[in-house]
Amino acid sequence: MAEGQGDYRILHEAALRDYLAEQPDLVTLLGAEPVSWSITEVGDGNLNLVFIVKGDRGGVAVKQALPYVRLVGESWPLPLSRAHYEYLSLSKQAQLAPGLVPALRHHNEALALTVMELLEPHIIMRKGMVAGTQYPRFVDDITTFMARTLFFTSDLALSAAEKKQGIAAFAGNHALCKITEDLIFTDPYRIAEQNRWTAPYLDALAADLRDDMDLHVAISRLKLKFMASPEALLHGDLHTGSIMVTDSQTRVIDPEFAFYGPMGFDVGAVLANLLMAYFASAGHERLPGERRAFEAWVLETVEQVWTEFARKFLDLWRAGAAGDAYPASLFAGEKGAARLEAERQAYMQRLFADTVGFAAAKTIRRIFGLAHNIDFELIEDPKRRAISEARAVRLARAMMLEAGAFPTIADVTGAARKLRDWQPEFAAG
Ligand code: SR1
Ligand code: MG
Repeated sequence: MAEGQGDYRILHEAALRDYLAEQPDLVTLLGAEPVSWSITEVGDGNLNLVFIVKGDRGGVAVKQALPYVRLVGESWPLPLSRAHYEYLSLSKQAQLAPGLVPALRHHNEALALTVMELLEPHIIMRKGMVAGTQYPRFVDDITTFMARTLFFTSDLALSAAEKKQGIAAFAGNHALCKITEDLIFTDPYRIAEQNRWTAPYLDALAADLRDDMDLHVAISRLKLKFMASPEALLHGDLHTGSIMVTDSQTRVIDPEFAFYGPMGFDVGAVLANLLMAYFASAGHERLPGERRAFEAWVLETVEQVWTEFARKFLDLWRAGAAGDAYPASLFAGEKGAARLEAERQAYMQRLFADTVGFAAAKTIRRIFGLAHNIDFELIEDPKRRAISEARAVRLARAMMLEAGAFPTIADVTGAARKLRDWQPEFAAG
């Protein structure tokens, strides 16, 4: 499946057709008439080209990394090696969480190109949520994905040697980590050329972020945790734009930011993006009854994502932790079992605190940093958008600064609910 010959070149439609036509397995999958294949570029992410290719027998999705950040242009170069890390992590995730990532069909290292199963009729979850759609499979699938990928790549499940080999395999993905370090943990809290927000309404909040030293300490602690805590293999960018869904299926895509980092970063990403969808909901045109039902579902989903993730993670741990951490020989007998169970609970409490902090950081970056999300961006009226964003930021600030006020997930959803109709000062003007 993997290939490595040839030099990198960007494959636009004609060149892509020629390239795919030279791959016998793909020709079998698509149909024997390459001239009749339809090829459409559909990439709406920030970094890559994505094509949907359809023939008379079937279809595939083709992703090619560009040597620069697509969102910004050639002035921001970015290593092609991210395609290698994405392929490597998708392979690992397929093994650990079967059926929850797209099947891999072909990979070419030199072209930074990966061919995957075409997910149809799946849509990007964020788009579905902007339209007010509820996804009944989501909680079970995403919590299985996170519990299994995080647990089985951690020291709870691996020997020290295996774990260190895993860290080494992804250590080269530092350019993608640096994007996160800058865009999430640094830029929103300082003057940075690429920052933007809904001005003039959020000008004062943006200035507060730059001025608040307690916040600078809190975000720097989170940054340090992100940089220096290789707990498990993370997806690294697990927002609702990296998840494709139907009513009955969930697929996690786009793990090009994968590396060994703190587990709470992935879990926090999921929760932050649900909470942003919750606050954005008030800004979208919806019938009141539909809105209430959607928002209730989102908050219920936030609660279940944490509780189900924690339950599944603990079940895996209790069922047999073969890793070098917490050696069984130190926890023998009834006394040992009771102490280990208490320690598991303490571990999850720490992971929850990390999750709350990372969720806050993920929220603030989408409102003041370079890359925003359509949950808010599609609210056309800027004042209305800013009101939704200000509510999300108020919650995020509290989550980052008052960690003790959020000991449980119900404290997070309770605070979100209270902010649902909160009016920032500028709303009156
Ligand atoms: C320059 S890349 C901006 C963002 O896009 C990706 O989806 C990541 O979230 C990254 O931070
Ligand atoms: Mg992405």
